[in-house]
Amino acid sequence: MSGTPPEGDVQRHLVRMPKPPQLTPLNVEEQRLYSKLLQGGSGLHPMSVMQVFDFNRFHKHNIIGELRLQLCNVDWNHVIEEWRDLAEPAKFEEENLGEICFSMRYVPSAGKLTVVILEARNLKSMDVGGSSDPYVKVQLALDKRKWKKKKTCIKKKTLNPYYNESFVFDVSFDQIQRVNLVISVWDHDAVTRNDAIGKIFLGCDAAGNQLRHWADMLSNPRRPVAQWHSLLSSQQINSSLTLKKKIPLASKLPL
Ligand SMILES: [Ca+2]
Ligand SMILES: [Ca+2]
Repeated sequence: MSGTPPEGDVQRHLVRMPKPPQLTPLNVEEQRLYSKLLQGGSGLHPMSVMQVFDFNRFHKHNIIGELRLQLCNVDWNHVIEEWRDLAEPAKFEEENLGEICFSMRYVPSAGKLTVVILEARNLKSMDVGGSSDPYVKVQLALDKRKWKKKKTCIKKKTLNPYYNESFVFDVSFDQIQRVNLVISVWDHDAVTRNDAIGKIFLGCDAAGNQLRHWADMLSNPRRPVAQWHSLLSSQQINSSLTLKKKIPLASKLPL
């Protein structure tokens, strides 16, 4: 793929091959989570994405098409050689929205989940002047229904806010298996509606880095586990995790 193209060869294609899947569970809890994902029990499957680009030396390569392969449908016992049609590329372009660092700690005996929002960096600027006024929403969903919500204070005019704010939720051992934790970063605006900067979610339905962090927390009870995460767009998260109406407070339930 390197070297000078022969004359008349106007289109050079750069094929990015995916790395083989890294499914080497560390312990029983992770094994359970990964096999749940592979069985498709969560509705989200690990996927391999192969993309074909038109090579441009001086600006961004143009994507021609892509092939998405559900890894749970692949027979790993045989070498597979086959032709497939390329599809239209997915609509979500990867955009750098920033990163967030937080720790999670679960104490099964007390039924307490503690989330400490530590800091964020390289957040996208959402205000004129190239800055943002970021705050973080910490939301819990139970059985995909909105459940509990808390938020940090607002840090004015910064793209690298430091919070170190702790939030404690009552989550029983039975509930922790059915919970998703949604972390979203927002730019506060005094007059107009606040702007969404980015979002991620963790829990048994999550994938990749987020699932890893959640599994690390579950397999290290009583110990805080901190990790950095790259933020994704709200649309991207909402398309993978659709939350239903809020669970009414116990006091508002009909008797
Ligand atoms: Ca704004
Ligand atoms: Ca603002």
